[in-house]
Amino acid sequence: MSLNIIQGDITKQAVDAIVNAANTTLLGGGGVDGAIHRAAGPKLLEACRPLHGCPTGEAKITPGFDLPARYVIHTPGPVWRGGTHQEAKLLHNSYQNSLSLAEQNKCRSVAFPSISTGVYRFPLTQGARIAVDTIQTFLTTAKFVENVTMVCFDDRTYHAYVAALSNHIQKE
Ligand code: AR6
Repeated sequence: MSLNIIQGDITKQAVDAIVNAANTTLLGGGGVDGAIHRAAGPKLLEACRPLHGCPTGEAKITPGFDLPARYVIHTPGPVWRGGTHQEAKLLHNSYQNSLSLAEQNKCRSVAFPSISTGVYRFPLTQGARIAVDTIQTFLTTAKFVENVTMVCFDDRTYHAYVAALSNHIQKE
Protein backbone atom coordinates (compact mmCIF):
# COMPACT_ATOMS: atom_id res chain seq x y z
CA MET A 1 0.00 0.00 0.00
CA SER A 2 1.52 3.29 -0.97
CA LEU A 3 1.07 6.99 -1.63
CA ASN A 4 3.02 8.36 -4.60
CA ILE A 5 3.50 12.00 -5.51
CA ILE A 6 3.98 12.84 -9.18
CA GLN A 7 3.90 15.93 -11.35
CA GLY A 8 1.51 15.57 -14.29
CA ASP A 9 -1.99 15.75 -15.73
CA ILE A 10 -4.68 13.79 -13.91
CA THR A 11 -6.72 13.27 -17.10
CA LYS A 12 -3.93 11.02 -18.42
CA GLN A 13 -3.87 8.62 -15.45
CA ALA A 14 -4.83 5.02 -16.20
CA VAL A 15 -6.16 4.21 -12.74
CA ASP A 16 -9.44 2.79 -11.43
CA ALA A 17 -10.65 6.20 -10.26
CA ILE A 18 -9.55 9.81 -10.59
CA VAL A 19 -10.93 12.41 -8.21
CA ASN A 20 -12.35 15.68 -9.51
CA ALA A 21 -12.00 18.91 -7.49
CA ALA A 22 -15.54 19.90 -8.41
CA ASN A 23 -18.01 22.54 -7.20
CA THR A 24 -21.31 21.80 -5.45
CA THR A 25 -23.32 21.90 -8.71
CA LEU A 26 -21.23 19.05 -10.25
CA LEU A 27 -21.94 20.69 -13.59
CA GLY A 28 -18.34 21.48 -14.52
CA GLY A 29 -16.13 24.53 -14.18
CA GLY A 30 -12.56 25.65 -14.79
CA GLY A 31 -9.24 24.26 -13.54
CA VAL A 32 -8.96 20.52 -13.13
CA ASP A 33 -12.77 20.17 -13.31
CA GLY A 34 -12.80 21.72 -16.81
CA ALA A 35 -9.87 19.53 -17.92
CA ILE A 36 -11.60 16.36 -16.69
CA HIS A 37 -14.91 17.22 -18.42
CA ARG A 38 -13.09 18.02 -21.69
CA ALA A 39 -11.12 14.76 -21.63
CA ALA A 40 -14.07 12.57 -20.55
CA GLY A 41 -16.40 13.97 -23.22
CA PRO A 42 -19.99 15.28 -23.00
CA LYS A 43 -21.39 12.07 -21.48
CA LEU A 44 -19.75 13.03 -18.20
CA LEU A 45 -21.95 16.10 -17.85
CA GLU A 46 -25.03 13.99 -18.73
CA ALA A 47 -24.07 11.54 -15.95
CA CYS A 48 -23.59 14.40 -13.47
CA ARG A 49 -26.95 16.13 -14.08
CA PRO A 50 -29.13 13.48 -12.35
CA LEU A 51 -26.86 13.58 -9.27
CA HIS A 52 -28.35 17.01 -8.39
CA GLY A 53 -25.10 18.42 -7.02
CA CYS A 54 -23.07 17.44 -3.98
CA PRO A 55 -22.51 19.14 -0.60
CA THR A 56 -18.99 20.38 0.24
CA GLY A 57 -16.81 17.56 1.62
CA GLU A 58 -19.01 14.77 0.27
CA ALA A 59 -18.38 12.72 -2.90
CA LYS A 60 -20.31 11.16 -5.80
CA ILE A 61 -19.16 8.74 -8.50
CA THR A 62 -19.70 8.46 -12.27
CA PRO A 63 -18.10 6.43 -15.06
CA GLY A 64 -14.95 7.89 -16.67
CA PHE A 65 -16.30 7.70 -20.27
CA ASP A 66 -13.46 8.71 -22.65
CA LEU A 67 -10.87 8.96 -19.87
CA PRO A 68 -8.34 6.19 -19.29
CA ALA A 69 -9.75 6.01 -15.73
CA ARG A 70 -12.76 3.75 -15.11
CA TYR A 71 -14.49 6.14 -12.69
CA VAL A 72 -14.54 9.80 -11.75
CA ILE A 73 -15.19 10.60 -8.09
CA HIS A 74 -16.46 14.17 -7.79
CA THR A 75 -15.90 16.08 -4.56
CA PRO A 76 -16.36 19.80 -3.91
CA GLY A 77 -13.63 20.92 -1.51
CA PRO A 78 -14.14 23.98 0.72
CA VAL A 79 -13.62 27.56 -0.43
CA TRP A 80 -10.99 29.13 1.89
CA ARG A 81 -12.66 31.82 4.00
CA GLY A 82 -9.86 32.58 6.46
CA GLY A 83 -9.82 29.18 8.15
CA THR A 84 -12.65 29.78 10.62
CA HIS A 85 -15.41 28.07 8.63
CA GLN A 86 -14.40 24.43 9.18
CA GLU A 87 -12.27 24.49 6.04
CA ALA A 88 -9.70 22.01 7.43
CA LYS A 89 -12.37 19.51 8.48
CA LEU A 90 -14.22 19.85 5.16
CA LEU A 91 -11.01 19.29 3.17
CA HIS A 92 -10.28 16.18 5.25
CA ASN A 93 -13.85 15.00 4.52
CA SER A 94 -13.32 15.44 0.75
CA TYR A 95 -10.30 13.10 0.77
CA GLN A 96 -11.87 10.66 3.24
CA ASN A 97 -15.26 10.41 1.49
CA SER A 98 -13.59 10.06 -1.94
CA LEU A 99 -11.48 7.17 -0.65
CA SER A 100 -14.52 5.50 0.98
CA LEU A 101 -16.38 5.68 -2.32
CA ALA A 102 -13.35 4.21 -4.15
CA GLU A 103 -13.27 1.41 -1.59
CA GLN A 104 -17.03 0.73 -1.98
CA ASN A 105 -16.47 0.43 -5.74
CA LYS A 106 -13.54 -1.96 -5.28
CA CYS A 107 -10.99 0.43 -6.77
CA ARG A 108 -7.35 -0.57 -6.32
CA SER A 109 -5.75 2.58 -7.72
CA VAL A 110 -6.91 6.17 -7.13
CA ALA A 111 -5.44 9.49 -8.32
CA PHE A 112 -6.14 12.87 -6.65
CA PRO A 113 -5.50 16.45 -7.72
CA SER A 114 -4.66 18.99 -5.02
CA ILE A 115 -8.24 19.72 -3.90
CA SER A 116 -9.16 23.34 -3.02
CA THR A 117 -5.63 24.80 -3.42
CA GLY A 118 -6.40 26.41 -6.80
CA VAL A 119 -9.29 28.87 -7.28
CA TYR A 120 -10.67 27.90 -3.85
CA ARG A 121 -7.43 29.35 -2.31
CA PHE A 122 -6.89 26.81 0.50
CA PRO A 123 -3.28 27.41 1.74
CA LEU A 124 -1.03 24.90 -0.03
CA THR A 125 1.17 23.76 2.89
CA GLN A 126 -1.82 23.05 5.14
CA GLY A 127 -3.84 21.51 2.29
CA ALA A 128 -0.99 19.15 1.42
CA ARG A 129 -0.62 18.09 5.06
CA ILE A 130 -4.34 17.31 5.36
CA ALA A 131 -4.26 15.31 2.10
CA VAL A 132 -1.21 13.26 3.06
CA ASP A 133 -2.36 12.55 6.63
CA THR A 134 -5.87 11.53 5.52
CA ILE A 135 -4.62 9.27 2.70
CA GLN A 136 -1.90 7.60 4.79
CA THR A 137 -4.30 6.89 7.65
CA PHE A 138 -6.89 5.52 5.23
CA LEU A 139 -4.35 3.19 3.60
CA THR A 140 -3.63 1.45 6.91
CA THR A 141 -7.16 -0.06 6.95
CA ALA A 142 -8.16 -0.17 3.25
CA LYS A 143 -9.19 -3.50 1.75
CA PHE A 144 -9.22 -2.66 -1.97
CA VAL A 145 -7.43 0.65 -2.39
CA GLU A 146 -3.72 -0.04 -2.51
CA ASN A 147 -2.21 2.69 -4.68
CA VAL A 148 -2.95 6.37 -4.28
CA THR A 149 -1.25 8.95 -6.48
CA MET A 150 -1.25 12.70 -5.85
CA VAL A 151 -1.04 14.24 -9.31
CA CYS A 152 0.44 17.74 -8.94
CA PHE A 153 0.06 20.03 -11.92
CA ASP A 154 2.75 22.61 -11.14
CA ASP A 155 6.19 22.65 -9.49
CA ARG A 156 5.12 24.49 -6.37
CA THR A 157 2.31 22.02 -5.66
CA TYR A 158 4.61 19.05 -6.32
CA HIS A 159 7.22 20.33 -3.84
CA ALA A 160 4.59 21.04 -1.18
CA TYR A 161 3.31 17.44 -1.35
CA VAL A 162 6.81 15.93 -1.31
CA ALA A 163 7.53 17.99 1.85
CA ALA A 164 4.21 16.98 3.45
CA LEU A 165 4.92 13.29 2.80
CA SER A 166 8.41 13.48 4.23
CA ASN A 167 7.08 15.28 7.36
CA HIS A 168 4.41 12.62 7.74
CA ILE A 169 6.97 9.81 7.51
CA GLN A 170 9.23 11.50 10.09
CA LYS A 171 6.29 11.68 12.54
CA GLU A 172 5.59 7.93 12.24
N1 AR6 B 1 -4.30 17.64 -13.56
C1 AR6 B 1 -3.96 17.78 -12.26
N2 AR6 B 1 -4.10 18.93 -11.56
C2 AR6 B 1 -4.61 19.99 -12.23
C3 AR6 B 1 -5.01 19.95 -13.59
C4 AR6 B 1 -4.82 18.69 -14.26
N3 AR6 B 1 -5.17 18.54 -15.54
N4 AR6 B 1 -5.48 21.17 -13.93
C5 AR6 B 1 -5.37 21.96 -12.84
N5 AR6 B 1 -4.85 21.26 -11.80
P1 AR6 B 1 -8.64 23.99 -9.11
P2 AR6 B 1 -10.15 24.01 -6.55
C6 AR6 B 1 -4.53 21.68 -10.43
O1 AR6 B 1 -8.73 25.48 -9.19
O2 AR6 B 1 -9.19 24.96 -5.92
C7 AR6 B 1 -13.31 24.67 -10.66
O3 AR6 B 1 -13.80 25.70 -11.46
C8 AR6 B 1 -4.37 23.15 -10.13
O4 AR6 B 1 -3.09 23.61 -10.59
O5 AR6 B 1 -8.89 23.20 -10.33
O6 AR6 B 1 -10.61 22.83 -5.75
C9 AR6 B 1 -14.41 23.86 -10.00
O7 AR6 B 1 -15.56 23.76 -10.80
C10 AR6 B 1 -4.45 23.14 -8.60
O8 AR6 B 1 -3.17 22.74 -8.05
O9 AR6 B 1 -9.64 23.40 -7.96
C11 AR6 B 1 -14.66 24.66 -8.75
O10 AR6 B 1 -15.54 25.73 -9.00
C12 AR6 B 1 -5.46 22.01 -8.33
O11 AR6 B 1 -5.58 21.29 -9.56
C13 AR6 B 1 -13.29 25.18 -8.37
O12 AR6 B 1 -12.56 25.23 -9.59
C14 AR6 B 1 -6.84 22.47 -7.89
O13 AR6 B 1 -7.17 23.68 -8.55
C15 AR6 B 1 -12.58 24.26 -7.43
O14 AR6 B 1 -11.41 24.88 -6.97
